[in-house]
Amino acid sequence: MASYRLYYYDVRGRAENIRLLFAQAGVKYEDIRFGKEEWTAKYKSEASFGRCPFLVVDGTTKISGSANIIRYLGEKFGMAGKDEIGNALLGGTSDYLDDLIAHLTTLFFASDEEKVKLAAEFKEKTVPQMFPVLQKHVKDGHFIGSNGKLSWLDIHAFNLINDISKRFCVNLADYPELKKLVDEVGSLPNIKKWIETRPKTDA
Ligand SMILES: N[C@@H](CCC(=O)N[C@@H](CS)C(=O)NCC(=O)O)C(=O)O
Repeated sequence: MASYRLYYYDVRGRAENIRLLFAQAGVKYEDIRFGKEEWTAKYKSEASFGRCPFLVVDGTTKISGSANIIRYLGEKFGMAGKDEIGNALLGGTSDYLDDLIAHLTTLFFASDEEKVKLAAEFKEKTVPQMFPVLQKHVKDGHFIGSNGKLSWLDIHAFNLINDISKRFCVNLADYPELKKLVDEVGSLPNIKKWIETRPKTDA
C-alpha cells in the first residue's frame, strides 16, 4: 500500500473533500496542517506550484490540484466512473463545480463591505442558476457516469453542497436530487464518523 501525506492549511477549505475520500476508503494518511506563517516559511517552497493542497505519494511524487487529487485517489480506491466515458462525464461535472468554487473564492477574498453584497448575490443568483443545472447530472443519488454507485465526485460535491447549504441557508428540498445525494453520502458510516470527529475549524 502506498503512503500518503496531505498538506493543507488547518481548515476544511479545498482539502476537506480529499480528507472525506480518505475517510470513506478507510485508507491511512498523514493530515499535515499548518497556519499561514508556517505555510510561507516552510511548505510553500515544497509545493510543485507553490499552492496547497498537495499530496505526497510514497514520500516522493507530489500531486497538485484539489479536484485532480480527489479524482486520482478516487480512481485508485474503487470510486471511479464506470468506464472511460463515465470518467469523462464525472470530469465535466467536476469542472462545473470548479466554477461554483470560484464564486466562493471571490467572496473569501472580498472586502467586508463587498462580502455582504457578494454573499447575497451568491445565494440569490448563483445558487438558483447553478444548482438546477448541477442536479440534472444526478440520478438516484449519484452523479451520472458512475453507473449508480458512489464515486469520488459524489464525495467532492457532497462536501461543497453541504457546506453551501449550511453557510448560505439554502433549502436543499428545492433541489431534490442534490438533497438525495447529500443525504446518502452524509449517512455513510465512515463519512459520518469523520464529520463528527474531525478537527473543528471555522472554514
Ligand atoms: N486550483 C487549485 C487552487 C489552489 C489554491 O488556490 N490554493 C490556495 C489555498 S486555498 C493557496 O495555496 N494559497 C496560498 C498561496 O498561494 O501561497 C486547487 O484546487 O487546489
